[in-house]
Amino acid sequence: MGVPWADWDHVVKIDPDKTLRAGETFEDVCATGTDALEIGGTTGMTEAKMARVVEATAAHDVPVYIEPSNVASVVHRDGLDGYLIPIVLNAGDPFWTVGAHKEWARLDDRIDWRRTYTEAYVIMNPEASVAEYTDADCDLEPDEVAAYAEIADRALGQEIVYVEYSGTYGDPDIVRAAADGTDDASVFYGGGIRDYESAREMRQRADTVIVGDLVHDEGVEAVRETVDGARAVSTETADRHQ
Ligand code: 1GP
Repeated sequence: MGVPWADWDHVVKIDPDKTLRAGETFEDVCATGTDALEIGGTTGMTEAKMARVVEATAAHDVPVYIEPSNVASVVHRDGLDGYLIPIVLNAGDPFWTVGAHKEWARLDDRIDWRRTYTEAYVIMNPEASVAEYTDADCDLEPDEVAAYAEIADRALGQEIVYVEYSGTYGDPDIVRAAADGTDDASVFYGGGIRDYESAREMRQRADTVIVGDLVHDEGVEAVRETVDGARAVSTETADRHQ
């Protein structure tokens, strides 16, 4: 696979509306060993906040992607590696599946399609603000999640299926179901990863785990543990194949 995320075990998602822990810098975040930074959040987003974080992170040698939740938060900056655009498969409002994207294409004449990728989201935590925003139907059985993943991969040509439990630790069986539903697409998992074991458990089911709130709430030492947990799985897999 020639996609940028082919070797990503772990990604830190930075919310530009939140701060890092006192005394910690983006250099410290990059030094955790994470494979990439995704910059994006659901609420309180402005172009200025997004730009501030892009500028602060782009100087380090970890790839930086922005994940704009709406057209107002797309920024173009040197040093940005690309754009990861959410497409919410189980949104109640089609604005979040294709409507916002249509507006973006209409208003932005600088879209760099060579570095723009989409993430087919399945939102699973009804309490998360992203679920509220998108009016997502989170009441899904594993076979429905597998079917969303299959349709994303085989019918819609999506290269990433993102199982999103933002703010809470998800059901490993649901993540497994998404993986079972995909053939070519990579599975991203995000939500409630706070330590070595949770990162390892979800990385056993998903290709890449995303760690968000932890970096803001607990800081880089805790994030480093999750990197180790996620990476342990790819090391175990590589060992098995030797
Ligand atoms: C949020 O999936 C990410 O979009 C990560 O979730 O903040 O719960 O780690 P957490």
